[in-house]
Amino acid sequence: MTASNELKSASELGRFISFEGTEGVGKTTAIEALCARLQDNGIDYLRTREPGGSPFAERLRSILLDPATSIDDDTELLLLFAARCDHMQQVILPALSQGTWVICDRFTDSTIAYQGYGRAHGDSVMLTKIDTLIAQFIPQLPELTLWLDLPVDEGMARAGKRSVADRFEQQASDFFMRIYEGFSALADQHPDRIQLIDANGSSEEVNARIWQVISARFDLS
Ligand code: T5A
Repeated sequence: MTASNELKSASELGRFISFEGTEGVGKTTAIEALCARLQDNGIDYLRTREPGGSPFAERLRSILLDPATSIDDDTELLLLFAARCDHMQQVILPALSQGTWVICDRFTDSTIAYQGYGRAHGDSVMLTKIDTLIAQFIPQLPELTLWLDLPVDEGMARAGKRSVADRFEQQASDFFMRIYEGFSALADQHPDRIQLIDANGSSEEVNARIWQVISARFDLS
């Protein structure tokens, strides 16, 4: 944590909220709606995403998502954390210390689900590497994570409406089933932080479920 964060009480810091889920579950759509509600409530927010969110991390995102990129699993993991470290230091921590809410499309849970479960099949060596990187380089985790829960094939059908699949979207369906298991395991491990949101139904229905959770948690109308 930065020195400026240490000087502030928890109530002066912005809220840090992440959205998670498998491909195409509707995070981008839901975040747009949440940000509009925050604005209506006069809350200063920053909308960001991973991989990416800072100029340097966005450059790494292009490499990570490029179907032409061919790298081993450890290199992928380290690039994701290089991007996250820069995003954290350049964007997230400064915003939080100014009282700005940070709404982040994916964060460390995606690495555990995609690299830990998707790539490495839940291998304990890979999960330990990820835990170590989090402990060493990520001084602040989201206080609330909304896991948009949707059957993998329905999310893929939504995401598949796009013309070009990125490097992750090109994986076989069992890769995404393992990712789903990863998110499910994380939700069991962190019941206070990770809130499951049923992502079935219309965008309006999903947005209403999300606002119910956020408004109750942070006492908003
Ligand atoms: N990754 C990321 C890792 O492997 N490790 C990591 O540590 C991190 C941080 C990021 C990729 O990087 C990987 C994971 C990803 O594969 P991305 O393009 O940001 O790539 O991918 P996603 O985060 O999956 O984003 P998507 O845009 O694919 O999915 P969203 O944001 O969940 O879905 P959204 O809102 O774009 O919606 C998808 C489609 O469904 C429609 C939308 O209009 C859109 O067409 N839709 C609905 N349709 C019906 N009903 C609803 N309720 C709908 N809500 C949205």
